[in-house]
Amino acid sequence: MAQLYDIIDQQNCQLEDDSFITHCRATLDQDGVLTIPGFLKEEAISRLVAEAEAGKPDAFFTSSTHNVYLTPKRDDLADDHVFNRQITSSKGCITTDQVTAESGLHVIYDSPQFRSFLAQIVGEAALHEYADPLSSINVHYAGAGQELGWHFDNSAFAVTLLLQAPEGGGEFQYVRDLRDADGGDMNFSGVEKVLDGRHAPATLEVTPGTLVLFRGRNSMHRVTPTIGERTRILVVLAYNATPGVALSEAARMTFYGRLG
Ligand SMILES: O=C(O)CCC(=O)C(=O)O
Ligand SMILES: [Fe+2]
Repeated sequence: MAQLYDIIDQQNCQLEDDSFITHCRATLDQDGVLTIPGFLKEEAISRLVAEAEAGKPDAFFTSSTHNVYLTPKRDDLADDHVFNRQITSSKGCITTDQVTAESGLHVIYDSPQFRSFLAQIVGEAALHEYADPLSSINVHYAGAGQELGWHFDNSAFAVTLLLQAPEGGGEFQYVRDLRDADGGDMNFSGVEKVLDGRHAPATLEVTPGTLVLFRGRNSMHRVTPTIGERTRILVVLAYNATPGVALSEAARMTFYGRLG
């Protein structure tokens, strides 16, 4: 099995260097997003792409509609109200248990150094894996025409690793601090401006091997449709601040089509 530093490029990411951690934390706090280009070594990217391609026939492909808040419709609001506007997302996904046991993705995900690094950046005492066998490591596949529509995440932060970029499209776009979930402000007018193209989003520069740490709970984001035959392949590493938490059964059925 590969060692952590066969996979992560220490030149570009010093997991145990206090000044690097401080820099990363300040960037995330200031920008709402942190990118670490060159996080994965080139050889590791090739290996992980080959593994992901091999796992693709097992992926669960879905096309669904949802509102930007990822909640059920409200009957007291009109169908064309921004709260009820339906947005399309379509992608394939494999889960933790479908990632081969020897994969470098498990090495990264399980690494105490990596977890401690992330915990310090996001300001948690520790980070823990999901209690269910599906939700910790996900590999997403977006083929031609597939996209992730505008949404706010339920989780406080997400960690992603782009393995393969498509020929075109597949861009991560976002509008920072568009709502205040904890304050109960859904900002219908602000959301509507983005959906109607009256507020241009920012686009994040991401190349294969880049680590992205994103606070998506209040920042609305999407991934534009893949253009061309090369599949966009992206890994999501998901953690919890408390141990023993499983993703809800409803969410598992929606995302994975099964519970375990
Ligand atoms: O594919 C991406 O880059 C972002 C994924 C995302 O926003 C999500 O899974 O909630
Ligand atoms: Fe998201």
